[in-house]
Amino acid sequence: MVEAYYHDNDDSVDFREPHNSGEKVSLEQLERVGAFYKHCPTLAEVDQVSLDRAYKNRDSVSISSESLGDALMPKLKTFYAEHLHEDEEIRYIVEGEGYFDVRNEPNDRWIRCKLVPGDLLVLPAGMYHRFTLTTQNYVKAIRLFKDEPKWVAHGRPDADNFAIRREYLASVQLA
Ligand code: KMT
Ligand code: NI
Repeated sequence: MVEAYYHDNDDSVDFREPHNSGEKVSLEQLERVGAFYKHCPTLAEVDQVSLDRAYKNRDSVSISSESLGDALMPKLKTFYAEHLHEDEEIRYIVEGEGYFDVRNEPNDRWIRCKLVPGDLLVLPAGMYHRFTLTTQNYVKAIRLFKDEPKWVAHGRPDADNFAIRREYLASVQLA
């Protein structure tokens, strides 16, 4: 991961811009909210993580105006709406780059994680997050999952009372 930092929350600027507030966030802080990051220079490391964490399946996704045409912007807006899933979201960047914004508990601020090729990020089930391309407008990523993918996005605040949300909050309870 090149960098993680607090988002500046300036919604007047395109969401694909860096939105870097200048306040850095450490990998340790990401770990405290349950996000798992690993640099995987080759697919061999991705395979090892898959073995260790029992990810049995994967597919590949390409997001760009070439692959999606007019559907790109609506798709990006969907990805950028704050949501959670009932299973982990596991992404490995092959080409291009992307921003994953994750909610920091308990201060509810966005932490922006910039992912570039070789970066693997696991977001825990129940964590509110969102995704966008960068101004490069291109990413090719591998999506890993255990059995069936559970990629239904549940928006905030609808998912606030989900069992998985409560379990997640209990798992990251901070002093
Ligand atoms: C998601 O669920 O937000 C995505 O699949 C984003 C694209 S993967 C780099
Ligand atoms: Ni998601």
